[in-house]
Amino acid sequence: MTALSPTESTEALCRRARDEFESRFGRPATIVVAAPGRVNLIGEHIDYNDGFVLPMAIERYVVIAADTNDDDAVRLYSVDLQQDAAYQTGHDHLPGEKGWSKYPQGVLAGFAGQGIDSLAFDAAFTSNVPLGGGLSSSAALEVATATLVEAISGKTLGLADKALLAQKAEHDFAGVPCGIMDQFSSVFGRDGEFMLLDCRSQEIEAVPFARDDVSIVITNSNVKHELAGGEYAQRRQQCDEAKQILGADNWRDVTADDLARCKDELGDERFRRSRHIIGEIARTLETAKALQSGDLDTVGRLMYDSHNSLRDDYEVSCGELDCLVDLAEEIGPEGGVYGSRMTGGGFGGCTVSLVDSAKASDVIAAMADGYEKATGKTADAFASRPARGAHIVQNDLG
Ligand code: GAF
Repeated sequence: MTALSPTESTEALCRRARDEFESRFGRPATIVVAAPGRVNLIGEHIDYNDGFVLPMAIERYVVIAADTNDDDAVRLYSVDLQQDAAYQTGHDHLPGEKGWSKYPQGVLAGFAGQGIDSLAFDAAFTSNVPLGGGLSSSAALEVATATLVEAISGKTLGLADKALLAQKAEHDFAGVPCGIMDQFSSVFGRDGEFMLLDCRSQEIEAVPFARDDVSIVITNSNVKHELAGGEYAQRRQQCDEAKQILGADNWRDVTADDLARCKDELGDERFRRSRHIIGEIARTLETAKALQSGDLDTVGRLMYDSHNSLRDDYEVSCGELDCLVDLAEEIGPEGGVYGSRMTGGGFGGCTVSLVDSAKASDVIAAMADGYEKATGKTADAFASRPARGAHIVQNDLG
């Protein structure tokens, strides 16, 4: 990792999906849709705790090339995994299946619940969102499928409803009780903007970030995270228990004094989880303000504070992520790094860093070297601007 990995253009990704569709199904695709992954700048593990989050969609997409068929069949093909899944039209999609097709199936089940249950189509899926990297590859797959079904069925959901349908697919079919951040990011992403998402009201405030002098660098520790592993659900449960002990209706009303008063009853772990939540809600709002006023030193400090809280209080980091963040902090603003932290669910995956664009190559080379020396592992890095959310790329259906 001595340079940023280039990102395959979305045009090239669409071309690959179209070519693969044609060679698999023997005719050209008539519909192409794309939905992005996301990176979260700050506001971690608080989308399900009444918080605010500050993500952006990234220039990495799931693309589906498709066409309707006259065979009363739904045929799905994963180009990247070279795996098929096929169903009769009207098939009752139920949770329980393993593998990639559970995500589109969850979405098809959601549409069936709204009476859209007579779809017949063939589809080829491909993606350049790293799998298991904490960049919402599964949300991108769900949202891309929902966008495809909208195009085929002619039933366009409201944007929030589409994101919620995709979230329900993740809950029911992947078994991850996630919040709304990932699916909202994939649906609502806009070029050149972070989104300050109020996870309680579901309102979004745009936070413009269209700077060439500062790069958003995503560094993959190449430690795979697995949210269905139980830790994520356990954190959610601990937070719900803590809220009950605190007698709070929502986390935004909880103060440090409340925590101190209930410290014994909460016990050590729930106390620390709670401390993360109220700290992270405040940090996220402060970061959005600092970003708006161009105060990157403050943004950077808040990113490190967030990471430390996720490491020590919420306990969702891992040695490799800590190593990457420590290396970034050692380089510091003079070496070109404003701030860095783990991003996404944790237990592996990626860090996000704000880096002076002119120094990005040196920063990445130094981090690569340090990471390999410390862990014996290699890391990959790429930069992304805030990107456009899910969209129809082509629709030649009548
Ligand atoms: C995962 C979840 F899917 C999100 O909802 C969010 O909770 C995130 O972890 C942590 O902030 O990506």
